[in-house]
Amino acid sequence: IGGDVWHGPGNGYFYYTIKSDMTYDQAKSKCSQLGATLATQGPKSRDVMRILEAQMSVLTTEEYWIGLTDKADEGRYVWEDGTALQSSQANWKPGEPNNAGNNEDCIGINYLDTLQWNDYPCSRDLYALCERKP
Ligand code: 2F8
Ligand code: CA
Repeated sequence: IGGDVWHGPGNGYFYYTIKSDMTYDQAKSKCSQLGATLATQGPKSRDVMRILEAQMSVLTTEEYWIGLTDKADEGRYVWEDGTALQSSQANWKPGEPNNAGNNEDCIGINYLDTLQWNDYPCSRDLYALCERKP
């Protein structure tokens, strides 16, 4: 996923990638400066993510923060809009989430060719997938 324009995959939201290295909190703040949040609706749907992937150029080595963490309570994943992750929404990479080093609370889209998720240290530098309403 990449590109410097807003993309609308037809789910009522628009998406923008920020392609620079940021911690999770920096990514939240950058999305906010765009009038957006880290993506919470798009990542729940593989169909939406496939459409986004097709609309945006894909760089498979890049990883992007989405708006999902288990910061507050280990193992309980909560979207930035305050709702709990439902298991039917999840698209974890096999073996994830593993809370490696007991220090991985923030979720990124990993290996963009499959659009699967991994938990990372929130201090890690990833790019950001922002989302806003029209
Ligand atoms: O093997 C998967 C594992 O790979 C790394 O840890 C060795 C990732 N950590 C970082 O990228 C910092 C883990 O999140 C991942 O689970
Ligand atoms: Ca992990």
